[in-house]
Amino acid sequence: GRKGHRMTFQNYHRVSDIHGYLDYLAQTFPDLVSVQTIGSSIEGRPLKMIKITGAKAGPKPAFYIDGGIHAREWISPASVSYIIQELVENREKYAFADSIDFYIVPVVNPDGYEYTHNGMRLWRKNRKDAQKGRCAGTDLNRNFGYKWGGAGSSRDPCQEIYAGSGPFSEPETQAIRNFVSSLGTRVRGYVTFHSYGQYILYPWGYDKKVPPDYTDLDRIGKMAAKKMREVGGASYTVGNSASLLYAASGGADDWAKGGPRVKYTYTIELRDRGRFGFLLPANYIVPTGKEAFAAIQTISEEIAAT
Ligand code: ING
Ligand code: ZN
Repeated sequence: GRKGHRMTFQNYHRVSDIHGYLDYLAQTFPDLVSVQTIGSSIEGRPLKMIKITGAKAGPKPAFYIDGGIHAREWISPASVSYIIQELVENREKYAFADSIDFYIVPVVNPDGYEYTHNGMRLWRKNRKDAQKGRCAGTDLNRNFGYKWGGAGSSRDPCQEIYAGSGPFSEPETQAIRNFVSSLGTRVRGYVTFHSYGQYILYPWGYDKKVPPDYTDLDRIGKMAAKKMREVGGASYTVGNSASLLYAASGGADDWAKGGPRVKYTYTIELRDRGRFGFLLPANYIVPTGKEAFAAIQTISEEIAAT
């Protein structure tokens, strides 16, 4: 097309459109943006990561962001794509973007996401063992290797919260672990977007305990919630995931906090609170994307200042 990509924020898009947008940005802004494939899904789709470099010279803090761990949560890849658009195409508005390197994976589970576009709209997991005539799929947000297999996860492949055959048994979680680990101690932010419920959650998920620095996580989380409401209108509740929702072991945020010890680690549950649930109509993409970006801006400004 005339624009060089098919991405919009008026509709939900397939993986090829989202990845095509990343490639377009890398071609259009080569000094700022690059795209890297950090691994492959079970079915062989690329796991594409966009790096958006801060313009300042020298080593910078890193901020890792992802979406689409769960296939049916369509607002997540859409909102992460919106964040990417703001950071690249509107970056002159945001001073913080000069002093942070962003690493963003908009679709962690491309096989599951495509499957939800082919009839199984409410599929959650990846597509492990889909060809083998038994229960398919591992819950990628139970497959990370910190307190793997504990409360709120299952050893039964037929369950929605199946944790997989072992910690990091899936190529999608392996790719994230390997990539984030390769960034070393520069990673200061880790945000993974889900839906729904309108929550800003911090560790731990495996237990109602909180990490030693949870007062910082709570304070910045509440600042983010305030800004999100200002820009988009929705109210987000801030707290510890096991206390606000339910215990869930093997989540990405627990690994980020417990393994590489990333300071500002959150799971954000985007809109809505249950009226539409996973079937959020596309006219909510822009307001929800603005809220997601406001959260990233708040956390980034804290990272850039400290
Ligand atoms: N919710 C998350 C889930 O994986 C969660 C809740 C958050 C669990 C943080 C663990 C840690 O169940 C959705 N909607 O996926
Ligand atoms: Zn989810």
